[in-house]
Amino acid sequence: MPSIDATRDRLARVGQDHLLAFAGELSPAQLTRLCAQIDALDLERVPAWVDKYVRSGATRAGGGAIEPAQYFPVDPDARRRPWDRGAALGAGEALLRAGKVACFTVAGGQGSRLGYDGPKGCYPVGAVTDKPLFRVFAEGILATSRRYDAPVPWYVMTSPLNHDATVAFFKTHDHFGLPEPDVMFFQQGAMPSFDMATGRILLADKDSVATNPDGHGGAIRALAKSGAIEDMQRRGVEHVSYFQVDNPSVRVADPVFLGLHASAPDSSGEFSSKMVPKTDPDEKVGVFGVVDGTLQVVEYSDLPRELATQKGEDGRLKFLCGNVAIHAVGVAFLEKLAGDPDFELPFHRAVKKVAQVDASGARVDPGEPNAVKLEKFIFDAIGLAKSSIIVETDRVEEFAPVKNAQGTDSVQTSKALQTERAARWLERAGARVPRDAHGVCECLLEISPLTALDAEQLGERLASGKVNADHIRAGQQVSL
Ligand code: UD2
Repeated sequence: MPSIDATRDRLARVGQDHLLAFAGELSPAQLTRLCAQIDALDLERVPAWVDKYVRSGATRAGGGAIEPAQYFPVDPDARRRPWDRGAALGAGEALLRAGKVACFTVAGGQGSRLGYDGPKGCYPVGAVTDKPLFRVFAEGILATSRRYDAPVPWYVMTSPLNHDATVAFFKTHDHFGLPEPDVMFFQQGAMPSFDMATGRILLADKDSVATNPDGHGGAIRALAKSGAIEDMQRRGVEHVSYFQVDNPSVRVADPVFLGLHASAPDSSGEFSSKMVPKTDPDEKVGVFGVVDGTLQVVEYSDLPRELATQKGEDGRLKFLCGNVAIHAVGVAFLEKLAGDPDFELPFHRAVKKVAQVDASGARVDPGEPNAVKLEKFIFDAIGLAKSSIIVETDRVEEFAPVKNAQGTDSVQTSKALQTERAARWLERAGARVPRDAHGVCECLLEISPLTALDAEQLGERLASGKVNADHIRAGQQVSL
């Protein structure tokens, strides 16, 4: 551990020596903690970050003309771009049977919009059972592992904000039935928060720097640093099924998607994505677009309004491909990026309110945004892949995110979507589901991934009598 003088010198060289302004008031333990926090920061790069991202209001990287992205339509027989669903399914199932697939969840975010204090994955979301997000994913992984008779390891990225609480939650729940050695946790890095006006790093307290998780883009370095990539290689894992912690409807390790990702002629097997067609220009999802010839995700906040509202000849939005943050990523690609000393994803800046202690040592809770937080986004790696494909998925089938306490993308909307998907699966299998005059389900339904991973499997289970869904009545809550 460097001496306090060495830390002070490093800080002075980058114009951030105010971080030790209260050193004289701290106990030895507090000072050691503060110095350790400072030493872990990439201080030498701070001046360049401040110039590039804090002082400038830069938004979209590239800044060139955006064209809509091409995609595989959800209907493989669509005339526009037919594809062989059976071949994709076969290729994906072969990967799963050979144990070449792992799951990867990014769960390091702050979840502040949800107003929930714990890790977001602990949030109750099951339409009927209120089971937490982590259990929903675990059941999907367990069911997939049983179906293909092969391990499906699960890597969970946390952050310093929620690591201990996340690990404890899994322990308390016996890893939801998954073999403990097949669940790995690792922490992402942290970035300091900057004063918007001066570029000075903020002190959250006299003995601590204000920091934030470095974004899900921090995952690539963190996967390497934690040994997760090596672990994947040791297990023979070649592809990871990537998803966010907020979407209980995600089809984890979807064989059709993995098969296309690994074997479609125009895919390099490096980084593939699912999309849902945007219906509302104001929906808060990034869109896939080709910027200066390179495929990338343009965040909703960066897409100019006139482009967001433009329609194509078919009457649908021209920038249709909404990013649902479901990807398939090659392990060799992760290793290639992480092993390249020049590899660096760009930062994105967000202007936020961050509580701090000011130069006089007084605590300030700002009424207005005062700080810049910098984050990296995983999808900025798409442009680094040799070629990258996008596959359409159905919104009801696979996108029911829980982001807000109320309204759009809340637990209420998620439960309604989970119910609608369950109803569709049941109706496809011949069961009756009560609906009102507008077609809205008059009951709450939940199907555990352990009961069925898809409509076909539910049909088989109903036909064999293993699952019974007779006589579902209005007002009922049914969990299968
Ligand atoms: C994300 C996408 C958006 C769209 C939408 C779909 C970004 C920046 N935008 O918006 O394009 O696809 O999702 O649902 O991703 N996380 C970490 N570490 C961090 C920050 C976030 O693990 O430092 C995780 C977080 O726990 C969550 C996910 O990343 O699982 C998304 O984070 P978000 O809630 O900030 O992204 P959101 O919903 O604005």
